[in-house]
Amino acid sequence: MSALPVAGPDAPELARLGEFARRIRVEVIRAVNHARAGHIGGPLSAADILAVLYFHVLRVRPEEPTWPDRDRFILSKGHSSIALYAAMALRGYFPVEELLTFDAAHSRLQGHPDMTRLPGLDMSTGSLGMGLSAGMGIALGARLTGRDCRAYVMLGDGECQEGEVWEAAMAAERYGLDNLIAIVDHNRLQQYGWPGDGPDGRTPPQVPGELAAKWSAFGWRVLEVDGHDIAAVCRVLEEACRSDGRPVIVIAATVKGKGVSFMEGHYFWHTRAIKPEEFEAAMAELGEPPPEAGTEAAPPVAGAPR
Ligand SMILES: Cc1ncc(C[n+]2csc(CCOP(=O)(O)OP(=O)(O)O)c2C)c(N)n1
Ligand SMILES: [Mg+2]
Repeated sequence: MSALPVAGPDAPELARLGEFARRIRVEVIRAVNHARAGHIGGPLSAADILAVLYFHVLRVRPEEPTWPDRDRFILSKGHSSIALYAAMALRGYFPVEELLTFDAAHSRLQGHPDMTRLPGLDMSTGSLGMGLSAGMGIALGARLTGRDCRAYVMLGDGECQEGEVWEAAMAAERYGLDNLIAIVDHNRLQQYGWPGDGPDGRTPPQVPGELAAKWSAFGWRVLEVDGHDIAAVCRVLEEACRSDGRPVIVIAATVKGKGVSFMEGHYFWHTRAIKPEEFEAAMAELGEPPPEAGTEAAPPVAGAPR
């Protein structure tokens, strides 16, 4: 990686980030359970990285979401929106209680991120493959206008099968956009996959080493990390900010459904409704006490556009 040592966070900071990652997972389960459907596996695999981004890395002002010099974050794997919403709520963009409006018709928190509804979103996503192109444009725009900000984009590993990802990869390399940092949530599962010898008996989206070789061949600087080792994620993102004239890809090895034992590594937890006994078991595993009777109702959507 780098010749220079990257110190990483101290113990209190690590504990703080770990608690935010746990809270993101709790809010994901709570909101999807309340909505009676939604994506689960991908949001859980991304939770540690999102905690590090929103509480350690991104230079943002939740109270001023259009601050021109902010770092941008694009969740290109937009189906994992509830994890992003949880991170944003915990960071102070909107009340945590609003998470229970997830996926409701008039909510700002749609099943896929809608930047026309929710301040703080830098791109609407959900159609896989498009987010990196937007991130590339933002990074190029920042350079042209002399802004000292970075564009971060999170991709799914299944999403990396989309052709537009590689069109953006070629252009970003061509322009030497070292203010563009992409992260692949490499959980080795997509929605279904074919029967094979990967997690849950499914063929993974890529063979081992394929992503690193491809991004490297496209001229990107490749960094690899355990996407659930919060200290390592902090260090690798610090390292990613040391520019060398190339865009950076962080390939994060993750587990789909991470944090809830019976969801980990199972493709069928990509998206589904949670049964009551599964909800209780998941919350217990995440160290969250059972909700008191009557507290599960969705609150009014204060301030949300109708
Ligand atoms: C263009 C497009 N095709 C198909 C889908 C449906 N879809 C949603 S999520 C998903 C699987 C994504 O897998 P991956 O990128 O690995 O995400 P993760 O494992 O992190 O959930 C698919 C096929 C979509 N949203 N967009
Ligand atoms: Mg995946």
